[in-house]
Amino acid sequence: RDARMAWWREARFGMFVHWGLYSIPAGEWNGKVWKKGGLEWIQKRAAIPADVYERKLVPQFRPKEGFAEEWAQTALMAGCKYLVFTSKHHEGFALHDSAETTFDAKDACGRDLFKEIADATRAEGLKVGAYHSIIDWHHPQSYAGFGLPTIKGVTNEGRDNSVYVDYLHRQVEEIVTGYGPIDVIWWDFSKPDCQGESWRAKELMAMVRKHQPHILMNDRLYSAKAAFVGGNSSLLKEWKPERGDFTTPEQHIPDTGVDGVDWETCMTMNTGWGFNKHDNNWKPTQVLIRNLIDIVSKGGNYLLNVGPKADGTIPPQSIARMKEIGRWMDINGEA
Ligand code: FUL
Repeated sequence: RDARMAWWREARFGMFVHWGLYSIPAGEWNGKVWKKGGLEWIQKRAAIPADVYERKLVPQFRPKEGFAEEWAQTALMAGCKYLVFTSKHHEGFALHDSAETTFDAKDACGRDLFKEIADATRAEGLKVGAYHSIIDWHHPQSYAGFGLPTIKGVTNEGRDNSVYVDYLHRQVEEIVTGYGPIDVIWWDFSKPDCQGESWRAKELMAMVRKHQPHILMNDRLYSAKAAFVGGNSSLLKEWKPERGDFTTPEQHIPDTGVDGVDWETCMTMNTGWGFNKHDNNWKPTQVLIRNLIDIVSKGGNYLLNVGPKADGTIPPQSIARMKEIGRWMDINGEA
């Protein structure tokens, strides 16, 4: 483990990218507006049936050419050493060209966006990470209870989650066999009552590692509860190597780090992960830099999020902050 963790422990700073069909409604559905929170969850917030979501959004998904180069350049400019992007978020839409479904970028717009992003990221000398949602609101056999929109009439009845779990494994295999070396798989997420072997986690992780021995994986195939408890949660110390390579406090920095555990705090610049045109609660750059210092001094990594617009453009507020962080790095960082 130490050998494969070496680059990550050195890296300290990565750019997280949340981008998918949810970037189109951008915090607004049928006139209803959400100003705060993770609007990559709009399917759940607005209780949109999967077929309606697909029918309305897929035809509008038309990313501009060259967006991936802009992402990679932004990460590089800020001083990030790696980029982790949502290859599939909870909505189930896959950015890679998947033989398992037509609910993917290739069928939506004729492009393999996973390839575009991975290639552009590597071209800038950055490591490539894929955030892959374990839960899936689109697959008809995936358990409805699990984070699915509370839509009247949607139940687990007639659903065979094991069919979905097979699909999950096959899609992940497509990713780790079709795109060259992937450096990180960022699983998301499990609850205490649905974790680990509910996803056939051991087998899934072993398959990934068989294809890519050096890949790093977070521990969210197992209960992600620790990630959401702030302060100095002792839960974070319950991490075990067989659950993944590192643990992921979300939107908080452990008070005194996490002794003996590799950890990465992921954080947003405003209040949500996916693009939300109504969320203007931007953190000042000073706060972001202070977070970086705080995290690094406690032995962690900082995975700072941007949520590009539907066409792939990173919002100017995020670009400005990344630029300022980069400037601070130039003055204060090592080469
Ligand atoms: C959470 C997800 O539900 C959010 O949408 C986001 O992806 C965050 C990083 O992880 O658990």
